[in-house]
Amino acid sequence: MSLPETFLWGGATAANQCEGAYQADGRGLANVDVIPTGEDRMQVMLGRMKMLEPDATHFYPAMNGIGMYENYREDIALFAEMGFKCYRLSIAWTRIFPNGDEQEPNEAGLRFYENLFEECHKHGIEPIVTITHFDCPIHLIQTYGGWKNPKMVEFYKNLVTVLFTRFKGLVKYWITFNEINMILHLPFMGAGLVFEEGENELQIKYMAAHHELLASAWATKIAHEIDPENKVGCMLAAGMVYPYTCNPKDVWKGMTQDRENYMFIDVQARGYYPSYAKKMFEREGIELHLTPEEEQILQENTVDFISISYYSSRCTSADPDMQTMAGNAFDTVKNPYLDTSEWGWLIDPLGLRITLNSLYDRYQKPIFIVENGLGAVDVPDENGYVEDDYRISYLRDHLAAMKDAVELDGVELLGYTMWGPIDLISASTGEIKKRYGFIYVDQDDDGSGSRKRYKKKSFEWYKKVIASNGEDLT
Ligand code: BGP
Repeated sequence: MSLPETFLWGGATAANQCEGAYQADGRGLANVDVIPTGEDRMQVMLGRMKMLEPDATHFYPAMNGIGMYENYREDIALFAEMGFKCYRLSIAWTRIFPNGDEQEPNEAGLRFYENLFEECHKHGIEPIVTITHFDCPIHLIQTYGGWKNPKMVEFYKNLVTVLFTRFKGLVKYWITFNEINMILHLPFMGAGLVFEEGENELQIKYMAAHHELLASAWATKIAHEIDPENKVGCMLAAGMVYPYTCNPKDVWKGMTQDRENYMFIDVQARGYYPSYAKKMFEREGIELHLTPEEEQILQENTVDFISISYYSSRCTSADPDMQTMAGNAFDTVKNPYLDTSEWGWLIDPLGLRITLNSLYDRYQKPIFIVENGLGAVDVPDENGYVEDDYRISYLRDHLAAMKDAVELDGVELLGYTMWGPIDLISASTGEIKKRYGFIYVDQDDDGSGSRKRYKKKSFEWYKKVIASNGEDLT
């Protein structure tokens, strides 16, 4: 038996990609609500096109999600039917603090999550809660500039204090920021950053990242103080960068790109900025103005576990003429040994084992795979049934590689939550056509459809995987 009996099998979603009901029960507006579909999407996500309120000419898919705000009981019951031991979800900050800077929380928002967590426990499902999955209240962006501003740390402390206090006993596993390194790649989506003409983007991104790292350390401290049972994790959009050849220049470039991502986890897991980052800041003229108090907070409040999303490895070359393609927000050179998904993401199961080993070697802390999956076009038959053998095959190969990492390499792994167990809105494209789920949702990219849920072939397959604790992957 390769996986421990306590292994947490489940699935992962994010509030803005499935809840919808963006104005219900006093919820405020967030950056994620005003990211449209279509050709402006990328410029908005990059923070280069300012969109701080919806307009009539765009479609905003997060506003309605897949209607999970109303349907969560039925959806959780389906997760339970698959045997989920845990369910990773995120809190919409604007349900708790509609503007972000209030003193008193919105009771209706708290009650919604309380009911949801209780529903999970009713089914023996452990909630794994991401505090911030890309969302930031619009009011905080308009008034303070989002994470550019150190005041954000105080607002975040207020938020987490309310969450840890209210949900004590209901939630034990917390993740501070989803894919914290995404701030470098999609800064408006990741942290509500909008750039003005002539601003130094790099300085702003690292300053904002520093504020998030401080907020994360504070959250860890407060979580442990409120309940010593709490386990707090960081979260990395992971995937090793391979050198395209053994030319040392390619190898060096791969190492440099890996460090760009590792830097965040180095701070959260070791408690200080690594020397290569400090040197890079000096070279680039980046000033973080780190105070001794800040250094201490980072040092004394490292995370309990490291969580990751893994969709693929990446590949790089020092040759400037080498063509790159888009992966999960990270450009990569096409790896000739790997296939790609319908959205052009590389598929590399062994890369998961390589990535897990590299992270475990580096940090020696338990790891949690909190996202992994395949976005694909599904074509249901007249009964709504999808034979998604391609999805089963992707997941099977990745789970086999994951088991090797545990069984053959000794990586300490807490669990695996497959991304998007129910079809939801894609973060990168805003489509629902890019489906990940074990459960099909009858909805189109323009939001139309009955929203009825149907079990796909992979539903029964995953149920069997969980029941056998990963022994039966056939
Ligand atoms: C990660 C995000 C998720 C999720 C996933 C799949 O970057 O944390 O929110 O969406 O990627 O990406 P996409 O939805 O773009 O296919």
